[in-house]
Amino acid sequence: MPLYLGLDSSTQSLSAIVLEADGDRRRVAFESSLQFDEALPHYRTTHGVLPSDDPATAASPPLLWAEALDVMMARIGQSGLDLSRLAAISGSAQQHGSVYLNARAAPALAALDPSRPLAEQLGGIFSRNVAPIWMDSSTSAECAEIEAAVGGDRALAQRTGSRAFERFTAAQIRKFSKTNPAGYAATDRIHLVSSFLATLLTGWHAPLDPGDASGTNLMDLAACQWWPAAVDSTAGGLAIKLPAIAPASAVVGTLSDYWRTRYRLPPANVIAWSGDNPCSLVGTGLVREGRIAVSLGTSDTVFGLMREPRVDHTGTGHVFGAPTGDYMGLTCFKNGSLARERIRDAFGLSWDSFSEALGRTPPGNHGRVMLPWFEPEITPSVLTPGVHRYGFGPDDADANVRAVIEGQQMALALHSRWMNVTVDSIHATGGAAANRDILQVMADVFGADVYQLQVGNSAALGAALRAFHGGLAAEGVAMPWDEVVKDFAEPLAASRLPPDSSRHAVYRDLIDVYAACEAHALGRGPDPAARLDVFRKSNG
Ligand code: XUL
Repeated sequence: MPLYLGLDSSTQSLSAIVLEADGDRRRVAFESSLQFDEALPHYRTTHGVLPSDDPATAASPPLLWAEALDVMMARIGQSGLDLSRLAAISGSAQQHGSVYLNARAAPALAALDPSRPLAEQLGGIFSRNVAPIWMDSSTSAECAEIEAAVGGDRALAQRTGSRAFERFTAAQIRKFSKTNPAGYAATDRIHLVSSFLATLLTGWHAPLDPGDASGTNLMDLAACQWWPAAVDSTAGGLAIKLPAIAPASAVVGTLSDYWRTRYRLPPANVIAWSGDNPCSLVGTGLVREGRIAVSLGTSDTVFGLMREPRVDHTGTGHVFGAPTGDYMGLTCFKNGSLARERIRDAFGLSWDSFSEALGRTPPGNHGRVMLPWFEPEITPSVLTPGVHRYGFGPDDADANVRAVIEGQQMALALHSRWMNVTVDSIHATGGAAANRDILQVMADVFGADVYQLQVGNSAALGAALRAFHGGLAAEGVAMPWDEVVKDFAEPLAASRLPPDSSRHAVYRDLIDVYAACEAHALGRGPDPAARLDVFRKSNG
């Protein structure tokens, strides 16, 4: 039976899933994960990110991702699987991050010595040693400049799927070209994390897929081509530095001689890599419209498939290309798992005692509301971090635990309204989706059934399923997406968490009060004290 490998290079870790699939006989044959900070401490990252005095900047060393890939391929090589059956590989990566390569990269990649570790052969290929990542929020000036040059935020959103966002690649490239013109001039190719890792596997500059390219603010969403107006407004001479864009199921090369010799692997097809959210769309089985997924990971995201690109004119969300050739709507929050961990650690809790604390307070938390902006927030846009608490202080453990979970779920529900989807069921994924107490709050806030999935890492699973789909397509077999995801990405019926109607009624009231607190914290609305009082009186 053929094997299909999916890799996921996320903010904090690299994971791999190998699927064995032949017709209806399918199983996960191998799964492995490595945490960057622990496995590769010499890069001195914290949660995968380089330390910085400025909370607005966030970067990671691209060499770390390359070395992690080498370590993971070694693990796969030693897995005991019959790897001569490896038919195709695809991958998922954190979105928006950019990797700057000089003209030495192409010859260096073509001449890698399989007897030597990868990272020690890549030292000279970068025109910038760090890669700005999706957590960076330091480019507001560049966002304004790009929007002005293309005719405004609506024009940019209409064409590329998003208004200008600080973390998107265009603003990051513009900032680099302004602050380090020599470094920019020495840059021959700018990859996203996804196409950089695909490039390492194939040994030549691999194209991007439309899903990840739509996280740059540079791609014409309808044409799946770079949009010249945005490219020219971003930085001089950028067009020739960008990779090609290929369909998500395209074969972008075969595994290079380096990997084949080093780990005795076959010349497997490499299918275009994509972003973690487009891959998760497949890995959560959302290949049809009408359902949404919520991913509770380093970032919290809410997303769903769209047949037509309905762009968000409130400026909150994004429309990306989907691996199925359709589109996906997405809203992203930066204060995800790290905010949950901040509260857990502040009170010295385990995840079990965190759940117990959640159980000691009622839905609505007696009208205590938190905006958990420990870090600068993406949705809504908050550039100066700060946690806002309404009706309680930082010392009450039980109140803080419920407030962080309810605050995050309220924000997910409020800021996904633009997608205009009637949500009756949610597929939950990401690390915190293992916690059923958190998922019950999600079910009650959204008033929807919440399901867990059998494979927790939906991005790595989605990448493996994309390898399966693309590998078959390369052999002339066009398997419909429903069939591709069948068995692997289906929600577990037994995991269903139905909403409780009385709790949902509390949250229907609270969401408006939450929106008032958010407006106040952003300096755009009056003090919500009176509204909180009314809520407390009617909800205990
Ligand atoms: C999506 C986003 C994050 C990263 C995290 O727009 O910025 O979800 O993809 O890996």
